[in-house]
Amino acid sequence: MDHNISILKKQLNHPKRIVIITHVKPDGDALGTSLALAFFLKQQGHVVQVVIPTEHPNFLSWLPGADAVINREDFTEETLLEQVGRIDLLFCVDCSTVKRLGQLKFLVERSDLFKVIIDHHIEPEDFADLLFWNVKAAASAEILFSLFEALGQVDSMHLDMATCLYVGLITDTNSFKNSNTTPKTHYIAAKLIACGVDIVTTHRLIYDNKSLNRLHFFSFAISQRLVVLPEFHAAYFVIQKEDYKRYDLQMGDTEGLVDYALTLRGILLGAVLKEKDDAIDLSLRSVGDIPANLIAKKYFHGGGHRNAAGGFSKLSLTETVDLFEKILKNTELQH
Ligand SMILES: [Mn+2]
Repeated sequence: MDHNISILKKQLNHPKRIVIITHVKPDGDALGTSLALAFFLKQQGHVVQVVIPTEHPNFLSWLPGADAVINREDFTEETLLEQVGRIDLLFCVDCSTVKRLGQLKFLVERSDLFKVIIDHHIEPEDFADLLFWNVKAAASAEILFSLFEALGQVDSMHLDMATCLYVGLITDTNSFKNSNTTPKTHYIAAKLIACGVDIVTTHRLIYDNKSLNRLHFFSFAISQRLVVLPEFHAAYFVIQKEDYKRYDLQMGDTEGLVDYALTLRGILLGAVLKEKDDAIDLSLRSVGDIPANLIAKKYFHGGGHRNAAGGFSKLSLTETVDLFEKILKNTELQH
């Protein structure tokens, strides 16, 4: 770590043009950590642009700095490079696999850029010049905070930076409830709150910001679209295309639904299968040792963390449901 810090310090010791990228479907940690890093680098005199490969959910739009983020989907490769201009340094945040960068992968494939990864996902790929990686960190926000500490920057952290990091922590730990939460997570949260983070407003903006329509959708999904398999300690939702239309669902509107499966007594694996135009998307949540990430990786071209993972299937909706149930029967969830 110390050696890496000195290399990073050297890279940042004069003003550079820096691009920060993250994974497809950026979540609170991906976006929050990217924005906190952007604030820090700007403070240091660098020119910084955050670029996301696909849109972030609406409930993150209020994050400080989010309005300056650009979305790869609004550009061609050429117009994106025109917009960004010369790049000296590339940060890859909350993502260490090329595939997860979607249409931004051409940037990490460029050999002329110095690349830095900040991530906590398993099995990072070897494409960066500098790797700040810790699989035990609850969020990439934790790793960035440790970096700020090592650089002696915690005291100069302003409220916007602290808020962005705090959002990374709460979204990746499900408000400090998931097993990835450690004393260090709470230590960092304490430091961020000491910086002035308004925890009540932040929680309300992230979790209690639903439209009535979205609440109606949740109610419908729980009553009509939930399948409970007590014998496998599993419960899953199947959201059909027509449901999206019926409830006018926007990006991020199904976020949090999967957690309702795990509120059931005895349920240790929850899933949401979403019928999209070109694939069936899958979100998985688990409790304890059940490896959601391995199920996502082996059967659904995805991955993630042990208790929170995602992927997709190119089969039909019915076939995907069949496959999912078959996996449940083969996986030893019986405790
Ligand atoms: Mn993360």
